[in-house]
Amino acid sequence: LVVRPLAIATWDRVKATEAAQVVLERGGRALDAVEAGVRIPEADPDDMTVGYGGRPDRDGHVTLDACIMDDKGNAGSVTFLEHIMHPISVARAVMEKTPHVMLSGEGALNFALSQGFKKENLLTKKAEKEWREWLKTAQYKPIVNIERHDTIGMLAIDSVGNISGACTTSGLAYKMRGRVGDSPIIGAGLFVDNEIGGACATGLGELVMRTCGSFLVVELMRQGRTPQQACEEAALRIVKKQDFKDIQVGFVAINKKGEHGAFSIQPGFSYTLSQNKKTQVTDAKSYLK
Ligand code: SD4
Repeated sequence: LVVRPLAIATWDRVKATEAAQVVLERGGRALDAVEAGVRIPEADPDDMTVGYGGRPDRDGHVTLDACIMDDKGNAGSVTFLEHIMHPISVARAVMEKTPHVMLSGEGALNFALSQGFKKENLLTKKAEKEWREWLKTAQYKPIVNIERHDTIGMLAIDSVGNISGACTTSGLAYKMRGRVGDSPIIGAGLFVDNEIGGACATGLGELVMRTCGSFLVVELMRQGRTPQQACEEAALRIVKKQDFKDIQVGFVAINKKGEHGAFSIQPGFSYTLSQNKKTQVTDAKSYLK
């Protein structure tokens, strides 16, 4: 079985999957591809859900979560990280240069600085202005499908068939200080098992964490489900347990054969696939229509 290299990401993320595809097309590792891919929205001030330009917590601090997994089952993660534009690369450094999987907060920041990452202000004027507006009512209500570009989870298969994944986010806008979502949690926001496939999640992280969402999707594929069936079943698991009218969770998955799937609770979730020099954004199927 020969699978053409591919990169797939949550939401409308053309530049990110294309950046990953450049790495894959020149024979690079899936790990390098997903890192290069998600660094695009991390550095984009107009992307208000990831990295620089992300919406702050309710106290006005941009705090970032990210994780990465390679084809050997290695993982690295940072949570509650401030002032660093590329949390995914810090997560990779945690994976490759420390005996640990996850570093958090001040410890993660100090580690990043020791690795040569620069301390920067990540709160843009635009995000600050919105936050100050929000403070007038200070009502906390995560909005479904915020502007249709949200947390980025990315999965890739390289030319030798290895799978890796990355996930990075500024988390829910106006969250409590210290809140960590699913995105940096191995098995929740992202899971990769190179024998089977990979999955990533977006949406209300609390629900993804409670169901070990991405791990569940990969385990369902292990039991024989297609990526599409596995994403649907994982979403149903969430729907069965609570009132889901105002919440969004979306999954994207790939398997070893290069098949992909995506599914969400609410309509409005999309994913981006780059393969064979083509990039396509597709609306995912959803539980509610
Ligand atoms: C979180 N899952 O922090 C992230 C946010 C997100 O679509 O994905 N929004 O809960």
